[in-house]
Amino acid sequence: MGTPITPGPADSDLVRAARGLPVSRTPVWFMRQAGRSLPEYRTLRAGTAMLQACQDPDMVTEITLQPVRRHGVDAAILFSDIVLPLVVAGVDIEIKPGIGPVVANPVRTVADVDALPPLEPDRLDFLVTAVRQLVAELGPTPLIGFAGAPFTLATYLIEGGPSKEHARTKAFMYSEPAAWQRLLEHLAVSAAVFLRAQIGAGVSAVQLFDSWAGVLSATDYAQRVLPHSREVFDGLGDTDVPRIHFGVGTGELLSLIGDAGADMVGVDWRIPLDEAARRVGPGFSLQGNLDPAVLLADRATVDREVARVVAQGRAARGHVFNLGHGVLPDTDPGVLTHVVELVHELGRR
Ligand code: 1CP
Repeated sequence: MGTPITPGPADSDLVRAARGLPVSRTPVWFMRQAGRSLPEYRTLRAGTAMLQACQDPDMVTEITLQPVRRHGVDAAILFSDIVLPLVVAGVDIEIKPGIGPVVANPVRTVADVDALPPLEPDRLDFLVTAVRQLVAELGPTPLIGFAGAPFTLATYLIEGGPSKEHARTKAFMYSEPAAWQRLLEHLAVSAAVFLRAQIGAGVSAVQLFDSWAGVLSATDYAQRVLPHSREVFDGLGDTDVPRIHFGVGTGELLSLIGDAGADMVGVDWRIPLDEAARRVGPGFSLQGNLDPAVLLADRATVDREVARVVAQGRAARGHVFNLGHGVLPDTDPGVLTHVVELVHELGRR
């Protein structure tokens, strides 16, 4: 008798759905499943600054595992932040509780762009250690690595912190086109270095977060942003892990987004997945797209909306159930566990 072959993360439903291969049931995970709604996260993080926690391999490992243990999701997402590669390279950024990333010296001139330090791969040993520990602990459950896309990172560097309109960013994009291009190229190289370190250490998929790309017109996105997101994916060479590309409010950009080179496109809640499938075209799987606010509503609404998303997801060549954006901090963790069970039941093939 031969030894039974244990399926590994490369055969998981998440990886298979991202590639458009048949799955046993619709896989599900939640953006920001670590570190938002879990009391065990708050206990562990107490007294440690966010960016400190992100660089402590044992803390990263434990926080990343918490939602997998609690909810039985089909993937873990590395506990980190999109600004971490900048911080590791030496840019003065702090994550302020209740605010988000705050940049000490925002990028306002060509000289500021040229002064940005490069990300040296040998500064990422803590990340490699964390990913290796996680891969060993997770067994067949895939670990998703991630990076911030050049545009979304540029918004923090230029605005100096979180913003709604990203007006300064757009003004810089229009009035300093050469500096804009150098800035986005710099950020694309740093994102690729960050992702390659994660892939080399064993993550099973990567997600590029272009959270704020939806503030752009399709023309500006196509000409001034998309080429740099493509540079990130191109920078991964022939590494063989599925690539996920996500942004909020990207309904009008969906036909372009696939051109950057992902296998799966993340969609927010503003358009139904069957319509999103039509817009991205046949070569892509979809991830999404329950409105995170629905999880704060009554149980009947949750159940109805989960069923709708699972059903509409069947229009795509592959579907990974997720929220349309991150878990809201007030979400009852019990509801998340319930959603996982429901998706698994309704998503059986
Ligand atoms: O599940 C997880 O929480 C995984 C880890 C993770 C991820 C994937 C964190 C931890 N951040 C991110 C990505 C991230 N960070 C994005 C892209 C995803 C998204 O759109 O939600 C963005 C835009 C950020 C930037 C950021 N970092 C913000 C948003 C601010 C804004 O512009 O409105 C905030 C609040 C942070 C801090 C942060 N990152 C992560 C955590 C747990 C926190 C809170 C820090 C704390 O508790 O002190």
